Amino acid sequence: MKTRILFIIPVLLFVLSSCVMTPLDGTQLGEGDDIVTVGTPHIDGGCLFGDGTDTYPMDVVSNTVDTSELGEYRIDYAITIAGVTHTCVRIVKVVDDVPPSASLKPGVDTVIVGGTHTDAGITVSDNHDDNPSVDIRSDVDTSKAGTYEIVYVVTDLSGNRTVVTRTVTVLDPL
Ligand SMILES: [Ca+2]
Repeated sequence: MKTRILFIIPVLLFVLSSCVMTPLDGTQLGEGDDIVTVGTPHIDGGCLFGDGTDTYPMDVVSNTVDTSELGEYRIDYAITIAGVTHTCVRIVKVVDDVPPSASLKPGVDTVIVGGTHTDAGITVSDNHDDNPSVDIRSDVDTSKAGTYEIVYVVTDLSGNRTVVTRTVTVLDPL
């Protein structure tokens, strides 16, 4: 039993010592969201300064982040220790990475050969772009019976894309 305890203690000490972090010497950005979706809150991970012995959270001296607008922003941190000021910078990008929403408007999508198909279109919206572009590709041919597609490709200003498809059936008359 005594032998086992004597064996466990060094193992425990080894495990504990490997968990102790090296004291921070210099500045280190904390983990945070440096890429933020426009319109959502930004979480600032802060910045730490260590003098090799102690670690201190740095003060935010300037924060230009505006999550309502796309762009690149910066946060400046500083701390003065023993008369020396240390600084740290974080760059934050606000992006639109959310694709537009698109849904088919209800319409009459079954027609008789020789009839007219009227595309009811789609409804679109986006988290940031008020007017996403809509590219419509249609192979509908009402002169021939068959199943056709109208493909709507909706793209916002940041290039996020959503595709919806309408199926149109052209029937032979009975
Ligand atoms: Ca978007």
